[in-house]
Amino acid sequence: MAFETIIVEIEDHVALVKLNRPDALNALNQQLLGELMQALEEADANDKVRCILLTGSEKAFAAGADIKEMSSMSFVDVNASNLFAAFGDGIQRIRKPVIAAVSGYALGGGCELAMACDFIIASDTAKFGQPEINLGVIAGMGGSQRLTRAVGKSKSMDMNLTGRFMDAEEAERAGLVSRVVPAKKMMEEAMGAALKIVEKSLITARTAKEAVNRSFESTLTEGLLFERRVFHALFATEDQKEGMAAFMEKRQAQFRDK
Ligand code: CO8
Repeated sequence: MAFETIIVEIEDHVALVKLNRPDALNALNQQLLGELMQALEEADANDKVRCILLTGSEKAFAAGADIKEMSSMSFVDVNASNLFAAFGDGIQRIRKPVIAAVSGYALGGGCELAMACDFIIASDTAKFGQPEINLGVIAGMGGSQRLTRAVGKSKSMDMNLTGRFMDAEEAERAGLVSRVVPAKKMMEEAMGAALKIVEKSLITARTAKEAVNRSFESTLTEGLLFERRVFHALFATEDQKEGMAAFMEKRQAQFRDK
């Protein structure tokens, strides 16, 4: 199916998914969320893809859920939106690594979408915020939960209660983003990170993602046990043998996802 609100390109085993509603600063309407979920699921199932890179435009990653579409929704309509619920639950069900490359506004649902990805690389123009309080609502796709885990209670309360935006530098200091780069270099940097991941064994990359995500859902003891068990399990793969042999033979590993 041809998408109307996103652009998908696959190159060098990276699926580049670009949000594309420039007139609305990539506001997340139901069509875009549906197309995005489909694109992510297709990329996850596509053997040619080993990493997914999600981005927006220079001005906006996404300025939130589409307020114009949402304004007339009833309780029943919002409650019925499987798409809001699916993205709110996170995109962990996409098992391949997903990087968010954020330039400009990442507000409300846009900030929540970026946080649902595995990590965020930001341009120095990025602005993060949960300004839903200005609209008489609150964050609904993870902004009161994931943001709090990322930056702590005080900053999360500040952002959720005042609606103020956090710039890229503050976001990096607070641990919301993994790297900040000049706007012009952002895609190069994000693609570089994706290409690094593409070189790894996909089994191992998926397992690393699962283990880090598990840390949000469990006690330290449970998380450590999970980590240890999946570490043991990786010794059943050919890629573990190859990775360690390549180290000893001082050569690049050739992983085969087996
Ligand atoms: N929805 C719809 N349209 C939008 C949105 C949006 N979120 N953001 C911007 N636009 C549109 C504008 O209406 C405008 O269109 P038009 O020219 O037709 O009027 C166009 O994009 C350009 O926007 P601006 O002229 O406002 O651009 P500025 O550079 O002046 O301002 C801002 C940029 C600061 C980003 C400003 O547009 C803004 O404040 N946008 C709204 C930000 C916001 O409040 N986001 C939160 C939305 S609510 C939400 O995300 C809830 C998610 C959880 C849902 C889960 C439910 C279960």
